[in-house]
Amino acid sequence: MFSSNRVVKLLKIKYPVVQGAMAWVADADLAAAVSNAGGLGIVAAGNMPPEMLDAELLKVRRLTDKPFGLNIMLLSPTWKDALDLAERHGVPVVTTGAGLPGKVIERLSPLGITVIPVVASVAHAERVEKQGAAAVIAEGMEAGGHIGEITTMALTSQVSQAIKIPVIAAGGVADGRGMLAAFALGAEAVQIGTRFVCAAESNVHINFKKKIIGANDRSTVITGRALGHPVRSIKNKFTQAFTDMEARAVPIENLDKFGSGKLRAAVVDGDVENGSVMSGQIAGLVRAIQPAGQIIEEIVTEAASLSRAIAERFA
Ligand code: TUI
Repeated sequence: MFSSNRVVKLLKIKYPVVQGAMAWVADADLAAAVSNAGGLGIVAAGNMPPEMLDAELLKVRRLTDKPFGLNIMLLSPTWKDALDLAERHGVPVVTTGAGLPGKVIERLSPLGITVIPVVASVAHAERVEKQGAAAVIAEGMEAGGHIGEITTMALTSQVSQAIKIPVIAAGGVADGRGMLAAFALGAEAVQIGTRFVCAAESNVHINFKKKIIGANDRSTVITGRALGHPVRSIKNKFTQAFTDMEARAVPIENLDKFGSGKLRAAVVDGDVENGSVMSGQIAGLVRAIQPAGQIIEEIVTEAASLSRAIAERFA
């Protein structure tokens, strides 16, 4: 299975499934569980202080001998520290998000580190391909957290046609149907976030997992457009207050201040009413807490059997 899949070969993994890089969620425990199960686990640097990220990178090496990745969030004030740590630890794969990764590619590619940027448009995908990216993650606006404007369906198809390097689709994928659909659009792997938030090995507060499991297709909302950084999360007191402030055109500094620390409050402290419960639109499909290995096996098996069933529909 997947023996000619370019993403599987590039990343030296068993299944073309990449774990989303959720800040405060994607730690060494989750990343190692996904990598040990044959996917690509990712440690999210997020806004972590460098000492903490250093410890997570040591830990992930202790917990798995399989390839893993580090995500560098380019909006973070500490992204350059994360870049130094990627180099020092010789992490096999670096993904980037929320910005233009030219400097990351320039510095890490010559060291043999596979750099895979998240892109939210065709122009951005073409640019990083020229800069030397090994693959791209085309992330549609169904995804949770910080998002672009194009849907996964429209983005994956157009990015796949525009570039030669492999495309990993993200946003709205949580099961085998989603994986197969992404492959039909030209992707060779999927990145899955929301479902892995509810993995047994994920250390998020139980309240956060329950909020996702209790969600349906209409549970998320986008806030932060006024800040130029739209974010998708589950509707609650926090998103209501934020939306009200945006409607009243409250100054950007006040909005920034109000939003600060809210993701940590939800993930770490379990304050899922006053914190930011970032989640994708596919939350409605996530129904249980399951081990990462079981999640991956289920998705891949379902996609494979569905692909045979669909081929028959065309016969
Ligand atoms: O980065 C993400 N998702 C995130 S980051 C995050 S932490 C955060 N918290 C509060 C406010 C903002 C961030 C939570 N979720 N996904 C990757 C991603 N990258 N999505 C969209 C993009 C993107 C958008 C535009 C990447 C590049 C890009 O370039 C265009 C430009 O003009 O910068």
